[in-house]
Amino acid sequence: MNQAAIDAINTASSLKLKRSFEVFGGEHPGLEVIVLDHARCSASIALQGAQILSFQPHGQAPMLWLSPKASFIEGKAIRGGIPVCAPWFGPHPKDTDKPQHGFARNLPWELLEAQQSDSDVVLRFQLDSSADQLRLHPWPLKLTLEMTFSDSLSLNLKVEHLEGGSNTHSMPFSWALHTYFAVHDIAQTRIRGLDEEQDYTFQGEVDQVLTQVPEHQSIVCDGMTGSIEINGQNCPSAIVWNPGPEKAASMLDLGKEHYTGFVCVERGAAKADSWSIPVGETRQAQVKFSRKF
Ligand code: TA6
Repeated sequence: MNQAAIDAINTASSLKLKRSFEVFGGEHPGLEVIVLDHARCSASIALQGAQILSFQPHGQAPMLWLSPKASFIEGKAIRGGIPVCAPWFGPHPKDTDKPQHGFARNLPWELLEAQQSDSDVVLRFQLDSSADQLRLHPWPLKLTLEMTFSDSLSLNLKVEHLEGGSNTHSMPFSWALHTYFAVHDIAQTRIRGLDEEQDYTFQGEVDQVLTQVPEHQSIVCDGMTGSIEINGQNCPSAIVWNPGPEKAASMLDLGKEHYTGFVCVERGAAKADSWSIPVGETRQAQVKFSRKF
C-alpha cells in the first residue's frame, strides 16, 4: 500500500489496516484488510479486489456473508462479501482459459482517498490495467470504486476506456457487484422486484442472469428482522445465485454446511445488457443497500 493511503487510514480514527488472519483467521501472510469501526456501522475491506468482506449497520444484523471457509491468498478470489466481477462477467465470452469473472477481483486496488465524518466514511479505490491485464483485455481501462459506509452502503463504479491503446474499437465491458447477502435460511428467502408475477424462491441450485430488471429489489426471509433493500442506477442486470447443497459440497471454500446462510443478488450489466465503451469515454453506475423495518 502506498504511503498516501497509509496516511489516509492513519488519519481516520475509524480505520485500521490489518492482515486478514488478524480479522478472519486463515492463511499467513494473508491479505491486507482495512477494518472500519464507525458510529453508524462496522465493515472490512480487502485491498485485493477492493472487496468489501463485511458490513454491519450498528444495532442491526450483518448485511453481508463471508464464507467461514474463505481463503485469503494473493490472486485468488475470496468467497463472500462483494467481489467486483469485471471487465467480463462469468466465463470469458471467447476464451474460457481466461479467469472466470474477469481479473478485477484478483488484483490489489489502490486506495486513493479515505474521508470520515460523523455520518459516514467514504473510501475510493482505483485499478488501472497494466501490461498483464492488457494481454487479457486489450483495451486500457481505469476502474474507480467509491464506497460510502453509514447505516446503508452505497457503491459507485466508474469505468473509463482510456486513450492511447492500440485498439481503437469500443471496449466490451460486462460486470457485476457479486454481492453475498446474509440470510437466516435460503429455503425461507424470497427476492421481490425481479419478476412482476412472483417472488424468486430457492429450492436447490439457482443460477440466473436476468436482464432489464427494475431498479429496486427486496430480500425477505422468515426469521430475519426487516428486509434488505437494493436500489441500482444504470445497472440493468441482476444475477441470482445460490449453489444448493450438492454444488456447495464440491466447493472447497464453501461446503455443504454453509450454503443456507447466503443469497447472491448481483447488480451489474451482463449478457445483452453489457456495455460497449468508445475510446475516451466513461460509464458509471450506483448501487445502494439498506434495511427496511
Ligand atoms: O454469479 C453466479 C456465478 O456466475 C455462478 O455461476 C457461480 O459460478 C458463481 O458465480 C461463483 O463463481 P466463482 O468464480 O466465484 O466461484
